[in-house]
Amino acid sequence: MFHSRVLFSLYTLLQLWTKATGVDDRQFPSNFKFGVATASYQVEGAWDEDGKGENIWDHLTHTTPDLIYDGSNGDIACDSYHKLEEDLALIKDLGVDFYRLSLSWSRILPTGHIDGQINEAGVAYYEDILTKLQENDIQAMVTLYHWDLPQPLQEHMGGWLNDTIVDVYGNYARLAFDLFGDKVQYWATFNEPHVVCQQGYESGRKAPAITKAPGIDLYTCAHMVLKSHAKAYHIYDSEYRATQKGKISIVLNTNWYEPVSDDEKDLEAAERNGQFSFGWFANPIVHGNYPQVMIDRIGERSEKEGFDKSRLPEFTSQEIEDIKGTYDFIGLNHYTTSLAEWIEDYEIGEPSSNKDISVKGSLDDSWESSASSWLKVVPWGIRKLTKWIKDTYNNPEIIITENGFSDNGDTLDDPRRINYYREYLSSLLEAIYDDGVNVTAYTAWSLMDNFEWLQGYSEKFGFYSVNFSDPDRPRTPKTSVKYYKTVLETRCLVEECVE
Ligand code: PNW
Repeated sequence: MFHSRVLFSLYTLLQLWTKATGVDDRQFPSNFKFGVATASYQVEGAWDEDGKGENIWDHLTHTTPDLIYDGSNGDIACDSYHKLEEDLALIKDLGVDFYRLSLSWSRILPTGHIDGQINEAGVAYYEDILTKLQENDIQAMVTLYHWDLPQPLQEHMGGWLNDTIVDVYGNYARLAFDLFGDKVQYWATFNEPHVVCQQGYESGRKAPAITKAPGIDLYTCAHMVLKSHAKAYHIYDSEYRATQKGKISIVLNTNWYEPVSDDEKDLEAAERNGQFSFGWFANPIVHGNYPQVMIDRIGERSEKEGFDKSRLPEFTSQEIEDIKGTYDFIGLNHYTTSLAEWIEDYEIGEPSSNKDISVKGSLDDSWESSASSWLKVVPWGIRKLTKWIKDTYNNPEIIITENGFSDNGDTLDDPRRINYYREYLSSLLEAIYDDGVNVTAYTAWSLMDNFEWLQGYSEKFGFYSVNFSDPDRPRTPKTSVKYYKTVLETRCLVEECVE
């Protein structure tokens, strides 16, 4: 009795102490996995080598370099296409359980179509990476589409706006499962469809940077992406799962939307924000259709705007059935939090998705910043978000597929990155142990500094620094490498974890 009391109060003291230092002292579950990520266009380079076809990012960066902060492009990037051994050494050195990479569609199918030529050199490149990962006991998480659509599919078909892309994508997915599936443990059909459609077809901040039909094209795009996702899921499920035994899902990005006040209206606005961003894709996949709040609001506004049907396309009941349940886990890219405030609905006029949402977003000045204007350090957001996902989407298995911090790369010493990882991982431990959220794996973005889309090479997310002015693109570890290695070795964020 006495003993257990003393022990109990010692334990309480320890808990209080770690509360004070703010870092959780519990160990990650023994089967929890850690990984690190990259994406094809951001690291590979070799944009027109060995038979690779042009994709929409090659096209955008070459035709409108002014859109890119430093006028740069991914022609060479980190030159990973030629540096497989070197990259592998970095991945091994970190001690990760898995590596998340994406396939460049046009490196495998230069025209995008299965009945065009299969590019053997491109296939060999991925074959080589995946074989070497396997030989080193590192699992592979492979994204089929991280934004680099073959240019011919854009030019001749209108990309994600054309219904025929569903089968074209399905054929590409089948080929990938066929070629690589025996070496892949996790498949992601799409990276961040929200970004693909909202930025690709409305704001113009990502390729193909089409802005001509705001409030319309992005919803069409998402519709095609969801159908394509379901197509690939079912191909894997019926033709490959039994033999290849991997898992397959989609990777969705979202901020945590924190209400600016606890006023009923602000709570509603924050929830709506989440439904329009994450729910747009998660709701069809988990519950079978778009969130009711999207159906209602877009429907209503469309009618007032004089459309004869909603700008939000409708799924047939067959499609709803096909899309529902197409996930083995939820892939979550999460970096930051923003505030959501209720405002009066926008007046009816030219359509836009922002008007459909009608929420005022902002950032809190007190939050620590990064080199990316949108990225503030708000560690508690990841806990609230994963809890919200648990409650809203039937407690799914969640894999954090990206999380990370940008700086401008002035020094190799990067304490602010270390701090970001420590704080976010600590908050994740609370989600796991205190909220019972089923998070099974965590992926840091990114292995090395790389082409950060419209920001070019100016915002750096890597564990390894890359010298982009040296033709050899040498990689050098930052201080955060040591930190992440220790976390991976000990599965713990403090000196010594409680058992
Ligand atoms: C991710 N947001 O995109 C991408 O998957 C990566 O390719 C990219 O390099 C990385 O984040 C860093 O930017 C994001 O609006 C797109 O919060 C949008 C957001 C976050 C990440």
